[in-house]
Amino acid sequence: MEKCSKLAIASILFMTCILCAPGVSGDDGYDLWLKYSPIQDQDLLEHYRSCISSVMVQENSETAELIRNELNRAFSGLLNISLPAGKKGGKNATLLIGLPKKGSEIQKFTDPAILQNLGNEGFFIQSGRIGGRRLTFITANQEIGLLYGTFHLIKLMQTGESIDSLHITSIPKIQHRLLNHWANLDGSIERGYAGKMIWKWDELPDKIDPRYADYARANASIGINGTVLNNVNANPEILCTSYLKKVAGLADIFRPYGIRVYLSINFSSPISSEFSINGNRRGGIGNLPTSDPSNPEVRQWWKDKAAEIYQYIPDFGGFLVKANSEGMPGPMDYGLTHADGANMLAEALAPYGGIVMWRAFVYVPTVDPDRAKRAYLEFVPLDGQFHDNVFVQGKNGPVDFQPREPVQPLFGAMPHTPLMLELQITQEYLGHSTHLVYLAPMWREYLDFETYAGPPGTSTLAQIIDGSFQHYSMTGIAGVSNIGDDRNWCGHFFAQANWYAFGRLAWDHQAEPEEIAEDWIRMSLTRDKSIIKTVRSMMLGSWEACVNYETPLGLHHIMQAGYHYGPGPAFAGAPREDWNSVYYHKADENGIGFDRSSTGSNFTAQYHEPLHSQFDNIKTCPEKYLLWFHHVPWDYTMKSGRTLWNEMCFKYHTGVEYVKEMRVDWASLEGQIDPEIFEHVKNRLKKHEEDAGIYANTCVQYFQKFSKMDIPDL
Ligand code: BDP
Repeated sequence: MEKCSKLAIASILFMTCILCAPGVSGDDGYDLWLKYSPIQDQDLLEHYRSCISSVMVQENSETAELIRNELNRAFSGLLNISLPAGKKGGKNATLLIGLPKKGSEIQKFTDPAILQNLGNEGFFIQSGRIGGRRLTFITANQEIGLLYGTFHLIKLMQTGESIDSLHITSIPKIQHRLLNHWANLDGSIERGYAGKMIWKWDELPDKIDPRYADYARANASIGINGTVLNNVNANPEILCTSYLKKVAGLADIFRPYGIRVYLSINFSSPISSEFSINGNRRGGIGNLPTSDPSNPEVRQWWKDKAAEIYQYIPDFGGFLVKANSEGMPGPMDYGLTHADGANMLAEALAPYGGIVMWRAFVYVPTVDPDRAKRAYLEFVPLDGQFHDNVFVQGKNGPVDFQPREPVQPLFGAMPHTPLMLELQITQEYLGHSTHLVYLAPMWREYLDFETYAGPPGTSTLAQIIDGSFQHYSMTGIAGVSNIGDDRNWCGHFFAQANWYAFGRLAWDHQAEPEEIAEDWIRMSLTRDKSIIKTVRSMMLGSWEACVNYETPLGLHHIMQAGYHYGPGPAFAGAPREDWNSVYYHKADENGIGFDRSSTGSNFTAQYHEPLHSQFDNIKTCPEKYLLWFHHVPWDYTMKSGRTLWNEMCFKYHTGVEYVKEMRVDWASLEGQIDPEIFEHVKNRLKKHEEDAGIYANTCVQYFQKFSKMDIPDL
């Protein structure tokens, strides 16, 4: 007996030691930026508690229930108080949330002009002495706006803002704000670096993993309102009845969070014969001999399929389509155009309000020898030919999601076709989930890119995709997601910041990367000012550093083949010329870089003036794009006074040095932040530094064979 209890005590002690050991117990990152960790600052606590002492959420719906739960979580976590939200009455409530119903207090307090501008998703928050009492209220035209407003108010508390005299109107600048999941039906994720996909297709729809709701909640907190569930290299089976029922199971969970589901479809779905997806032979799911859009039976097949989809998912969003790209089937297989293919699908979805997102990521070699030119050449002539419910979705750059590219010139060249922007959150070319690279500065560089399609100041990429320049009837932005079933969702703790930043920029493309980073750090890591400063500065320069150690001065596409991690400047063995690194850097004894000026491929002519001339002239071409547009002699004098060769070596070196500094900065935080997050990031940074060094050294040594110049002392 005695022996037993001694043993029990010993094992309890042992377990306690394990749980308390540094680096063992801690934050596993699952709660993302919605941690609601207790506010320590007593003045702030007092401030929030005095502003909000009773809560009323007036609506009675699933979304209203989510709002109540969220507030409960936030108040108990942040303020350590229990404030269950009431449903009725509200005369004494100090936080009032509801629609501006006729005769309601909220209607009385809200200027109708504000409501008119809010649209379906915007919200209005006001606080102060209102109606003779201290009050904070949140209103919107639709319940989803109330949920967004609630998350906003909670964010103010998470980030230490005062909340006693608010007057906030927030309206998303872009309508469709989607995540694209390149998730396969077997659970694997193309270009995913955080485990398998969270959808458990074999369990759905009978078993609903609680993670689906956590996913939706995180997205709603940053205003994401759509999700494409499956890979653009789509398996036709996703449209089988059994899968549609599974999709409906997810849609039911996501609906109260304001998130619609969309599917990537395979253009050859209607055919019964065998065809190939990425080299794997498999069949379609239909019973037709063709998927030719000019065939009435094919058109009917899509109409029937759409009818079936909407029977299961009445608010289904629509289709994302990769066609005639990288081996995927499409209308060109039948001598037809992208518009013909897109319109057939648009016709099938139109009766239900669905949309088609037709991707412009195409690069058929016969179109032009320069891959960068091909999407423009294929799509611009089709401008105006697409149905109203079709987006053409273009990647930010003309080649792929490279560490840095100039903007895809298609943007600004299709005034009569709504163009949707596709960004990549998953770090396919930016060090996977091993490298700490904060992407918001990169996205802002693209969004702020002045295309000069109109007078200066009117046609940045952001102004094109938000419709303010060409008055598009619909507007959209998509981010290729970086999430998987890793406990911390994104593999690297810091990759969560990219998911977060994408949502923030999709809502407001003018949000500042610095502010977004600071908010994210406060919500996810710490509220300590000096730590925030250190971490924020690590994040802000991390993308430029990555560009420098991977592809400085406009170099691109020189990564390891297939895997896309690590350097592969010598690679020349691909089945297609434009998959080879040597095709892009063109290093030889005379110099390096792809001549896309008027003396070369003349890609520069796809840009509006004055960009066309600026990029065309080696003297005026911004150095960050120099080797993208020009083949430059090794001894060319750069703005710094260095030769091109020395400048390249300098950039590679600077990139690696930055990573070293990040490691030192992070090490200085030991003991001041959560031990589990600390260890996790510390380990990733070690590998990051090693691999950044490999990138830089491999490239410098390889290019030196051509430059035949000494590596400078740096
Ligand atoms: C490339 C990726 C490939 C994707 C393709 C796409 O390497 O996995 O399928 O883009 O966007 O960058 O379709």
